[in-house]
Amino acid sequence: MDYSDLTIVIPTLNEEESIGRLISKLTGSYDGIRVIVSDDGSDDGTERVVDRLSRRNGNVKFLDRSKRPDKGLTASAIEGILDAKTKYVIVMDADLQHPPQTVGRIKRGLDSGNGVVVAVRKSVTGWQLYRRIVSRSLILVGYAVLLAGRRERCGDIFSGFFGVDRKLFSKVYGRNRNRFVGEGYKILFDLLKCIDRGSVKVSEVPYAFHVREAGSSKAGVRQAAALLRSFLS
Ligand SMILES: Nc1nc2c(ncn2[C@@H]2O[C@H](COP(=O)(O)OP(=O)(O)OP(=O)(O)O)[C@@H](O)[C@H]2O)c(=O)[nH]1
Ligand SMILES: [Mg+2]
Repeated sequence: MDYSDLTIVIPTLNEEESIGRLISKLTGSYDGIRVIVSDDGSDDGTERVVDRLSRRNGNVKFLDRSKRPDKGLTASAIEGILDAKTKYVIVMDADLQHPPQTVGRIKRGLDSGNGVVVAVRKSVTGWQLYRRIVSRSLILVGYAVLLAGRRERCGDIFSGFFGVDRKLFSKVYGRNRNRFVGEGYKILFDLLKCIDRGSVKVSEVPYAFHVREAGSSKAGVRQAAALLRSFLS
C-alpha cells in the first residue's frame, strides 16, 4: 500500500530516547509516508536524532518552533498539520504510547471516507488510581460539553492519536482559531467541539495504551488549566 498521501505529525519536547525508534518504525512500515516532528525547543538530542534521519530520508522533517511565542502541544500539532501537504494527517505522541502499527488502520478509515478517525484507548495499563479518577471525571465533563452543544463526539474525546483529512482540519481551524487552546493537550477535543453533530463522518480504531517507556511526562497542572479553558471556549 502507498502512504505518500499521509503525514504523521509528532509534537515533541525532549524525546531523544524514543523519537528515533518511532520514526524508523513508521518509515520502515509505511511506504512513502511523511513525518513532521514539531518541536518546541527540546534541549536534549531530539533535533540531532531527527536531523540524522532526515538526511537519510527526505520525507522526514524537523519543524523548529524554539523561537515561537505560542509554545504548547496543541499549538505544535496545529503548526505541523498546517505545514503538511498531504491529503491526510495523523497526530501522535513521540513516546511510543501510541503504537505505530495502529497507523495503518487509521489510514484505512480515512481512505474509506471518514473525515476524522480516532484511535481509542481500549485498555489503559499502569496508570495510578488518582490519574484514572481525574481522567474519567474530566472526560465526563468534556462529553457533557459536546452533548449540550450538539457537537461531534467519539469513544475517546481526549485521544492524542487521531487522523484527519487535512483540508477539513484547515477549514474548521480557520473558522475557529480562538477556540483551540494552544498550550493544551486536547486538540482532538478542540476540533470536535467545532464540528456540528452529523456533519462529518467520524470513526474509531481501538488500541491498547501503555505507560511511557522512556523520557518523562510533560503533563501537569498547566495542561489541566488549559483543559478547563478548552471546556469554556
Ligand atoms: N511541541 C511540544 N510537544 C509537547 C509539549 N508537551 C508535550 N509534548 C509532546 O506531546 C506528547 C505527549 O506528551 P506526554 O508528556 O507524553 O503526555 P501524556 O502522554 O499525557 O503523559 P504520559 O502518559 O505521562 O506520557 C509527547 O510527544 C511530548 O513530547 C509541548 O509543550 N510542546
Ligand atoms: Mg505520553
